[in-house]
Amino acid sequence: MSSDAAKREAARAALKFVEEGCILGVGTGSTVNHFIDLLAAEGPSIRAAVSSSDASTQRLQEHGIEVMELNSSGDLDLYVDGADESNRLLQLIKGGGGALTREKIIAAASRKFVCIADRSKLVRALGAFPLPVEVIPMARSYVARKLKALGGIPNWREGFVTDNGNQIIDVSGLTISEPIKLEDTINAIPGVVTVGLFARRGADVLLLGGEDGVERID
Ligand code: ABF
Repeated sequence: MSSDAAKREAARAALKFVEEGCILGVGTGSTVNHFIDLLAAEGPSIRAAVSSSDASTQRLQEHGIEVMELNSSGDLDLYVDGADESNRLLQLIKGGGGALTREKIIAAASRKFVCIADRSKLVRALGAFPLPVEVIPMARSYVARKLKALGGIPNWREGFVTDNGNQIIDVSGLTISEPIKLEDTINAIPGVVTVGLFARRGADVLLLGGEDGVERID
């Protein structure tokens, strides 16, 4: 089974968590794109979606699904989103798609976070995927120096601007043995908007598509 087909099966499995008439939190990325398409085609009808990116907003609206601001919706029952890596504790690395800030906000505002991915995203230890860090542009070099001091190899995602007008540093070479501690440490660096470690608030359910169907971890 191709990675894309596995992502689609994980996305399809997430439809079972969607309540008719709900206001649904929707993430970003290729797996979520499958989820949006399947939700429109065969999922329950929802009142509206709260979107984590301009890209997901556009896709939702193209399907005629209303998009609502989090300021209007209040807390949500369900958030569905992808990830770049997950460990068995459902602690995640996210942000490969550059939407980590709004993703983290909506995940925090949601009672249940269902993460959808193909099996390749399940790892023993986080960190093979470079850790995205969203930064205020004027602080980019300062934050890069602080990340280097933590043992990372910072790489500016040149030419990329987030939906919030900020920049992203991708950090490789980090040994992420204590995800929550590292999340708190990087969060405390002045100039950091969001770190793509979803460890303090990880996923509640992980749906992994693969050759032998969809595995649920929770
Ligand atoms: C998004 O899902 C991002 O946080 C993450 O980078 C992406 C995973 O991408 P894909 O679903 O395309 O593998 O939420």
